[in-house]
Amino acid sequence: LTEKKPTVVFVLGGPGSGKGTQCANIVQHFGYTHLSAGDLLRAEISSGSENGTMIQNMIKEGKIVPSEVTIKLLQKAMQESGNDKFLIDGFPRNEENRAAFEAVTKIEPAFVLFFNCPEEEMERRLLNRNQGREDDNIETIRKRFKVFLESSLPVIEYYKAKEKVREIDAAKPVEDVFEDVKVIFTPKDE
Ligand code: UP5
Ligand code: MG
Repeated sequence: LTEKKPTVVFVLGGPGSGKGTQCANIVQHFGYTHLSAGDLLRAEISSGSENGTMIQNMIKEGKIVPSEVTIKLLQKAMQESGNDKFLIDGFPRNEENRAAFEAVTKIEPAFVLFFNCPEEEMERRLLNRNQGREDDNIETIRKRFKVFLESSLPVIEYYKAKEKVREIDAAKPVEDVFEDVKVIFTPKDE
């Protein structure tokens, strides 16, 4: 007997590219459960867990939290959801995240949704967000962009080589971006 593996879509893109916004839309239309790795890490800080201070310091510096911490939170959220279709938003952020997730869960993504957006537009969005995120200040935003270019883009390249990347122009208005997203999630006739 083999247990059916869950369907996972990795939702990637730079800081402020609209991952969270579009995931909320996808959930409404396509029955996925949205798991934002960043939201799970921020919840871990708020819960007063023993890792909280370490996570908080790393987020403030725009650094990538050790895989084992993030993967444990993702696995727990997947189990608790009762669903078998997941949007994993903002993870994997580096090669080590990617390899560790695959080794631990034995899950490969169905595909990778990549929100491509110019840095100036992402910066504008983050500076206007006003939701009290400790990493939405210009110093941390610059660090986040640097980590994205150096560590996260190579993950997208890895999946491009496997023809798993579905790239979206994320610089357009929210509704227009979602029109393009819908096409990707809508099953095609043969
Ligand atoms: N907005 C959205 N779409 C728009 C559009 N089309 N036009 C105009 N405005 C648009 O959107 C950002 C803002 O832009 C919002 O105000 C929105 O209304 C507007 P959002 O949907 O929130 O973008 P998103 O891509 O989700 O931006 P976010 O800031 O969440 O991305 P990050 O990747 O930077 O943040 P995340 O929460 O994933 O990670 C934060 C930190 O946690 C990381 O830097 C890292 O330190 C840590 N982390 C890890 O260590 N490991 C992980 O696996 C994950 C995170
Ligand atoms: Mg987000």
